[in-house]
Amino acid sequence: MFEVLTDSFKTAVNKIRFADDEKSLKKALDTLKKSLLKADVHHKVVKDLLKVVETETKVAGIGQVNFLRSLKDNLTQTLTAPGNQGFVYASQAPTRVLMAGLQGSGKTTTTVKLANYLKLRQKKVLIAACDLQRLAAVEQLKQLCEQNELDLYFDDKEQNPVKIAKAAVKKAKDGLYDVLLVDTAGRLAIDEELMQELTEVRSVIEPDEVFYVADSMTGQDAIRSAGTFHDKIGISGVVLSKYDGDSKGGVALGIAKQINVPLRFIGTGEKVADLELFVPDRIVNRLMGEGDLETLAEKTSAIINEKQAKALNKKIKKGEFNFNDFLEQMEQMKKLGSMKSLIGMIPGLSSMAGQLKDVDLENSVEMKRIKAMIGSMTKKEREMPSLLNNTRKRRIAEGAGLSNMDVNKFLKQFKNASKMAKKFSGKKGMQDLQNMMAQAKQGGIPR
Ligand SMILES: Nc1nc2c(ncn2[C@@H]2O[C@H](COP(=O)(O)OP(=O)(O)OP(=O)(O)O)[C@@H](O)[C@H]2O)c(=O)[nH]1
Ligand SMILES: [Mg+2]
Repeated sequence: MFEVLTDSFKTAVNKIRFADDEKSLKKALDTLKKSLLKADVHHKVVKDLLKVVETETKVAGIGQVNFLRSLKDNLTQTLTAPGNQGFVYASQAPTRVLMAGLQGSGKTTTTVKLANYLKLRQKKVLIAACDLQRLAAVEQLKQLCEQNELDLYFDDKEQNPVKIAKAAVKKAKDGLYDVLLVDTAGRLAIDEELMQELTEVRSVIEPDEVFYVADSMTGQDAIRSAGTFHDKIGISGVVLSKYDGDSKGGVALGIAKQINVPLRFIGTGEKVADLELFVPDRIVNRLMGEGDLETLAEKTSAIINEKQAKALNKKIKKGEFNFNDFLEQMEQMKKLGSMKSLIGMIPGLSSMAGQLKDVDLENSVEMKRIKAMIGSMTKKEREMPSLLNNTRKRRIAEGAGLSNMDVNKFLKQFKNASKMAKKFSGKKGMQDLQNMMAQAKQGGIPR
């Protein structure tokens, strides 16, 4: 996600690796300045950041350690604005969130992503369809909610979004929902009528949070429009959408300082799992290429339920791991989001993320083949991989429209996967994994 920025920081820090004099500090600062400006970080933000880093490093003594410490501290400061971090639940449920933004900025998609994010964390979430401007808007939400098994409040007969909002709040209260997310129509701040409507929806919702969804592909305009909305109606957080399409990425670095509102989430793709929490100190670690184990752990624990994990462990130990389990694991992996973003969170491996092609688990040719092969197996075969003799293998290959070689290759992969799973399933396995992580954190794994 932050490959370009991470590279810039690394290059800059390396400039004072060998010499601890003012000249090398200047070189490092110049390099950083150039790359941050190129990444579209606002010039004032860059100037302020580098000025403090320069002063602090000089006072502490020029050297890589002091430079890095000062850079990290002040970068965290730059990314921080008054208000909440991450998703914060109100003291009284339901937590009400109003989603606002320009047309096509990604409000509806982000609303669904956020609902899914909260649902994975065991929250009961209701979405309200308050966009009555665009004809297909309610239909879009209906489909997205159905696909992702999310609750939606809508009223096809009602024309007034304020009334829908009111009814949605009632439903959220009566239904004991933890969170209510209100999707609204896209609008320009200069459109007085629509801004008035938004203000009215706002007053019946009484939101705990107003999230402004800004399209990061529009660069500094995204920040400007967020600022205008903040002045007119007051927002408590920004979500940057379409960050995957923004090759520069600097918008995420400047926004908190520029409008004094915290960035809370980043949208990194069209799929429902493509939403990343934005917590300044964790993000700074990632920006420095040091990974973010906290977010990774939080992400996996939201997906992997302890009971299921135990049952699976038992199966693996008994050597009963089968094709159904394999498919199920693949499904779980999908919920974690893209491989690229996961790799970026592992210390020592983050530099790999940039080189990695983003593997789309669901749509990769490999995955389609595997699904076809498992689909050609009988119920018994799926449960007992040891049944597969040559005759059966040939039948499976034919059924899947593939060659015997493909089937053999897959079976070999499957065997390896079960072996790996067995290795890591016991107590010792966890220890091994933790050691590996610790090693990686100390830079033990070659970069
Ligand atoms: N690549 C990418 N596409 C995104 C992301 N977020 C949204 N989109 C796409 O952007 C387009 C517009 O998204 P919507 O969620 O419909 O935007 P909206 O703000 O609700 O639009 P209106 O309701 O018409 O104002 C869709 O094609 C989404 O798939 C993202 O993080 N990455
Ligand atoms: Mg919409």
